[in-house]
Amino acid sequence: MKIQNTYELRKAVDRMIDNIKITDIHTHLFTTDFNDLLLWGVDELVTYHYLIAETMRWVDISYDEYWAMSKQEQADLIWDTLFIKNSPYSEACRGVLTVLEKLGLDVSSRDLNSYREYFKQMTVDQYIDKVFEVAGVSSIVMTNDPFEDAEREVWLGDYKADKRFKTALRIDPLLNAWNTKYKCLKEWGYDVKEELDENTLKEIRRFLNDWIDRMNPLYMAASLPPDFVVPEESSRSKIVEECIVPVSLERNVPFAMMIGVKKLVNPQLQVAGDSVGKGDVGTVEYLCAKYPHNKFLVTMLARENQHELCVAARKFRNLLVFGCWWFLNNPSLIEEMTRMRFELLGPSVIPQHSDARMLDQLIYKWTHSRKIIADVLFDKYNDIIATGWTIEEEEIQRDVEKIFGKNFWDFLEREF
Ligand code: HDL
Ligand code: ZN
Repeated sequence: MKIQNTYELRKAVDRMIDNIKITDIHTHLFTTDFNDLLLWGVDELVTYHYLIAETMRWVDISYDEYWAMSKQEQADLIWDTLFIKNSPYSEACRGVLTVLEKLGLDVSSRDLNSYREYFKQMTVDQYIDKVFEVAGVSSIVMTNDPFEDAEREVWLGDYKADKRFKTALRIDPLLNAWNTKYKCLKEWGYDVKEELDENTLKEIRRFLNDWIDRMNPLYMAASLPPDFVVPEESSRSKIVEECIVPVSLERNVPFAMMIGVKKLVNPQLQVAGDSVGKGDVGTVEYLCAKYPHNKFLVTMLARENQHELCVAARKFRNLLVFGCWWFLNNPSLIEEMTRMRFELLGPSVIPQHSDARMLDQLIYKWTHSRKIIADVLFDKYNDIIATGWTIEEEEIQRDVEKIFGKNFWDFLEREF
């Protein structure tokens, strides 16, 4: 049906974005097969590493004292510091409030113990169903790292799967720490040595193929430092070109490069201790140009990389840009990046992923992003309608389906 005016346009965009069932292409969630690795509930939500970092700015206890606390003590400290002694308007704090609100809890009570009672009455399976329903998510992609002992054990044991939880083969250690991690592959029966001779490269490809057979991943992924460069004289560059690229093509498993992480600038913050650095888009262009039949998913962590990454995506159909990652997952930057992407790439982009570490976060990360993406999309349609262009509701639905999932699924199917 043709959209007749701005009011109808706003209603249509909001309705369709509110109702779309999302494919969330990058999270740190797990099926219940992985037991305690699946994090959920208000104490996990409040001790999200973003909130640990924000809390440690205010308190005088040592990092060791914090890490020695129980989960509940940590949550009590964070709640008191960020929510009671200060107003919780940082994005990570606001997210906790959005989760509580969407679950129908009394946010104005500020009573952490009452929120704890709510979760005590829920089983994890009930809560998974509820969160997927409230968040409007149809499926999520996990981060599955065979170098993590607790995860590998499940894969080698009785992994039963859950069709809502897709897999991604995460290989940071292979690329970023080959000089030590080659010993793991040796231990697991791969005939490798630190020197990347032909046999070792072949065995690394066998390792990748074995885990692709085992996990059936939608893509292979790695978080990479700001100085990630290909080509260069390094084991990482050689493994990317001689192992990741050929296996990715043969198995039609795209390579997702997540570039710009400065690991552990403050080691005492542990998982909260990473920072950001500007990466090299030239490497993305080099790989897309040299390997035109390969598929590359790319997200970069530095705000400064976003425009050049969009321009690179204009040059290469085998490059799909995704998400407002980590330190970019804030309203002001999501809006800036989404406007930039829609203006340079139109609908051919994946504007967001949640990066959820706790199940509950699917609710707030998508509630917040849907609103921002709807505002930007409304403006873009309004701009073309102002020229006399007319638009059908069905066309808006088509575009919304693409940016919230279909672009990803189509990318997996396409042949370049
Ligand atoms: O490497 C990654 O996938 C990052 O998302 C890290 O897990 C990071 O700690 C994070 O949670 N960011 O949101
Ligand atoms: Zn992540």
